[in-house]
Amino acid sequence: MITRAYIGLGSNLDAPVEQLRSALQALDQVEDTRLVAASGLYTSDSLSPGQPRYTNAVAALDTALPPLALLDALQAIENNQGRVRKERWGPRTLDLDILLFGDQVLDEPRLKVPHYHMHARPFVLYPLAELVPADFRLADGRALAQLLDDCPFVGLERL
Ligand code: A4P
Ligand code: MG
Repeated sequence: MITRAYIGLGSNLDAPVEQLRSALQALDQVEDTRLVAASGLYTSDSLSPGQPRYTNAVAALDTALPPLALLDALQAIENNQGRVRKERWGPRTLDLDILLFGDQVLDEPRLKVPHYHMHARPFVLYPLAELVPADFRLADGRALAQLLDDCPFVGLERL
């Protein structure tokens, strides 16, 4: 079975645009997985004060992997690109989050989908909106158009 998954990409260290470009290539190389589309790149201030600005994007994947195997693959890509986990929310060369995995709602210790903060983050919602139809709904039923209405395009710059 093939599932359409949406991945949030973020970087605020070591040439973020290059980090996202190589991450997109790496996503296309994941076993049993194909990169279907990628949004433009967006920059915005970090939610954590005092950190470098972030570059973010969203990718659409078709994958035959189950969700936890996809998470393993994403974490391997993060590690390959030199991510060091020191503090939660610390600056990072690469953060890959599973935003959506088909119409599944998952609440497991390692994996919560839809991603817990995506509904309120302009740097997730606006790139996602480039990749989906206008009437798109998250797996939990929330309409993307409504989330966008509630989340103004403020502080975002599309590269
Ligand atoms: N995990 C649970 N659900 C998921 C999921 N859906 N996708 C678990 C990926 N991982 C998931 O993640 C910690 C653990 O979450 C993982 O081991 C996994 O099992 P992490 O990536 O190691 O830690 P983190 O990224 O520091 O935490 P978190 O909560 O993912 O941080 P956020 O929410 O990603 O925030 N400002 C701007 N402008 N742009 C940004 O991208 N990002 C952050 C980090 C702060 N400010 C930002 C941005
Ligand atoms: Mg993360």
